[in-house]
Amino acid sequence: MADRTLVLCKPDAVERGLVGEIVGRFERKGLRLVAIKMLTIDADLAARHYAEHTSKGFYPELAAFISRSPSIALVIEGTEAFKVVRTLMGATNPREAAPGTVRGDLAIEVTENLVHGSDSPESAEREIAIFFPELISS
Ligand code: DAT
Ligand code: MG
Repeated sequence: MADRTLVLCKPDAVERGLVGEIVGRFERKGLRLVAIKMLTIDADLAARHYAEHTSKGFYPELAAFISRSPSIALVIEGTEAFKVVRTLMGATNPREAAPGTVRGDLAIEVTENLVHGSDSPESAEREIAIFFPELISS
């Protein structure tokens, strides 16, 4: 099976009407959509997804942002999918993200950086299980 990764188009992407732009970039690159859903991420889901960040100073702002309106969650497939997605996303801080990347082209603020992508195969497996438990067999 090809590698799979979890992508979120965050609330700012939906609010700004950029979901098609962002998902289109992944599709044009040659990645394939496996699953997609719209959901509002509540406090519990935010804490599970961002478990590594809950003790950090920026977490309250991140949690408020990620829960403020619906997100689009996707499972995306392709060779080294997590790596390819992260490359197309650009650096976490959009002001440092390279032109040509989603964040580099379309965002300015670190919190409102439009998109999430798993940062390793292990993270992808964990995050896909959180957002798409129906895809997990056994
Ligand atoms: P990434 O989303 O690039 O994987 P991350 O996992 O380090 O980055 O952080 C998760 C999100 O938290 C990130 O997309 C935006 C926010 N964030 C990270 N570092 C931050 C900081 N120093 N100040 C404010 N928000 C931050
Ligand atoms: Mg991360």
